[in-house]
Parts: sequence; structure tokens; C-alpha cells
Amino acid sequence: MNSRKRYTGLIDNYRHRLPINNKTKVISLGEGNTPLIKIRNIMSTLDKHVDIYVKYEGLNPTGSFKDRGMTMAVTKAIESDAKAIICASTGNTSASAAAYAARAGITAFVLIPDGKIAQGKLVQAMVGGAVVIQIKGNFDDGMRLVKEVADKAPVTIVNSINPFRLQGQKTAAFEIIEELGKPPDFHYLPVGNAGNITAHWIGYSECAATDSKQVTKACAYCKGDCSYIDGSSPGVRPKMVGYQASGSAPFIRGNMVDKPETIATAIRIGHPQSWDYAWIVDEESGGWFDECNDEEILAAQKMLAEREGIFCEPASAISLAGVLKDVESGKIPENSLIVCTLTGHGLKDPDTAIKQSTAPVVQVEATLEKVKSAILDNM
Ligand code: AN7
Repeated sequence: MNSRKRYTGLIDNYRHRLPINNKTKVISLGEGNTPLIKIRNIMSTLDKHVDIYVKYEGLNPTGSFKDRGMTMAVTKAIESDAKAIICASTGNTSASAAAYAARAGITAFVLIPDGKIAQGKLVQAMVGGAVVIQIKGNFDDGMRLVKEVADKAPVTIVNSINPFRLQGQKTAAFEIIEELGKPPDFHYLPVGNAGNITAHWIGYSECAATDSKQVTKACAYCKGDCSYIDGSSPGVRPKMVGYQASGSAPFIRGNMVDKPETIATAIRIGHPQSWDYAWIVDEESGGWFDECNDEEILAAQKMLAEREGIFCEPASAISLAGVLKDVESGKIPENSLIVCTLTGHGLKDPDTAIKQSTAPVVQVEATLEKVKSAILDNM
């Protein structure tokens, strides 16, 4: 038998760096270990030399980074005998919650904004057997209701306010450091609730720390006494750069946004749950927040698909759109090492992608003659 070690998910892979013990029953779908791809074709179109890698989180089991957090959140929910989990979601959290709840044999309740989630995500929640509750409101309304109902009913919240979610998600930073041999200079992420940018910062901070003094003030789990320090990249952490869609950009406006709008429905969030933590990340890392409009988001999504063969959903593409903007404006020095997280798969939202596709679909009779001329005409 082939002796190559079978990959069995991020909890098994990073046991010693997660709040898990030997008796914990792990609920996993083999999440994590996603590709880090150097986007050479796009790099070669820039005026400046920078190395850009994308971490393709769309290749997680349910097609988004949420699985990293959900394996931990559901594992810990089961450990404490929970029979049901609940979340509000712009789509990806609900898809992930449905799958992990199915795997664990418990019920998932998901609150989604009526008509504002991508088809692929809705179908995932439905086939996973989640109880889908469509509310006549947006994500922020759903999140408020989830918090209220969880106070009254025996359900565990698996949104990123659950600190185990961020513990799982921090492992993306470990993988990046292992592959690059060091942290990047800049790490770009789309920001909605700001859980993921916080989780990455926790991960990078644990790698940078060499003793058990406070690693980062942004960690809700260790509360200032981290036992997961690793010291593999002493003192070195990236600048964290968070991008938001212009119509849904509370971090750029400096206050909450009551009616968020953007084509990138995943990040159509006006009241981020990790508001305070994200500002700590911003300050500790020396990074920044900025915005892109829907046009820039869609252009970056198209560029990744056409030039690199990488299909991500609109919200994810904002991280590359942000890099392109900051390279052009001169914010990024020559020879910088940059990682962009592509948070979700393009297949999640086929409608938006088809609407802006310009690829030819040629209809011909089923004859050799016609197919041959269709090829020659389009060479
Ligand atoms: C593809 O599913 O909030 O800043 O309810 O699906 O950690 O919130 C999704 C968020 C980026 C933003 N990219 O991450 C949900 C949800 C994609 C996403 C984000 C989301 P956070």
C-alpha cells in the first residue's frame, strides 16, 4: 500500500495548535490544504515587479474558506453535546454549516437574506438538509435575530462570533508560511464581518511569537495568554489589507452602514461582527482598509478566470482588485511578496458570471463541415 500520509483535514494537521484534545471527536470533510498559486500571467502585465500568490480557498469541501472555521465550530459543538447549530449568512456560512451539521448528524438552522444569496449557496444549504429560513431583511438583520434566538433556544451559533471559527480559520496562515518559508509582506482579503482577516492575523501572530506573552489583542480565544505560539517566523508578520465593496464599506466610512449594497453578495454586510478586532489588526499590522466598486470587482474576477484559469466568486476577486489598485498607486514597494485570499469558488454564483461573460458561444449544425468552420473562424 502507498505509504504517503493521507490528508485528513486541518484539525488533524494542526492538532497541537488548536483547542482540541485526544478525546475530541473530529467532524471533518478534509478541509484546508488549499493551493497557493503564483499568478505569473497577471504579474507580467504590471509595471512593477511584485510576486503575487492567490490562496484558492474556493477548493475547500463546500467551496469556501468557511469550512476551516466550521470544522472547528461543529467539532466543539458536538463535544458540548449540541443538537443544533444556527447561523445568519450571506450564503457561504450556511452552505458550510449545512454540510458539517449533516456530517455530524445534527440540525442546522440558517437565516438568509431573501433573494440576495447566490444560487449555488442556496442549493448547498438545501441539499445538506438545513432548515432554511429566508428573512425579509439583510445579513445584519439575520445576525441580530440569531443572537436573540440563541439566548432563548438550545442552539449553538456558528457565525464567526463563535471563537472556535477563527481558531480553525487561522490555519490558512500556517499553510502559507509553510509553503513560502516565511510570511508574505502583504496579505489581502475581502472583508465582510472581518472574521477572516482577524483569524489570519491570529495565525500569523502565533508564528511570529517566541514566548507566551500576549500574541495579538485580536484573539477572542486566548484572551491575552496564548498557548499556541510556534515561533517559526520570529517577529515577522505581514501587513494586513482589507478590501470592501464601495456600497458596503463600513471600515472605510468609519461607521456602520445600514443599507449595504454590492453585486458581491457574500460581503453585503453593513454591521461587521469583528469590528473592534479588525481595527486592532489594522493597527498592529500597519496595514489598511480600502474599497473597490462593483465594476472593479467584476473586472478582477474576469481577469483571474481569463488569464490564469482561476474562477472565484465576486467577493473573492476584490482582494486582487485591491492589489492591482495599490500596486498602481505606488503603495506597494518593488519586489514585495503578496498573498491574496480567494475566499470562495466561482461556481457559487454562476448567474453573475454568465451575465458578464463575453466568451463566444457558437451554435452550429451537428456536421463536420460546420464544426470545422466554427473552429477556423475563431482561431
Ligand atoms: C466568499 O457566509 O459572512 O470578513 O455569512 O462568503 O470573515 O466575514 C461570508 C463572508 C469573504 C467575508 N468572501 O469574510 C457568510 C459570510 C466570501 C464570503 C467573506 C465572506 P469575513
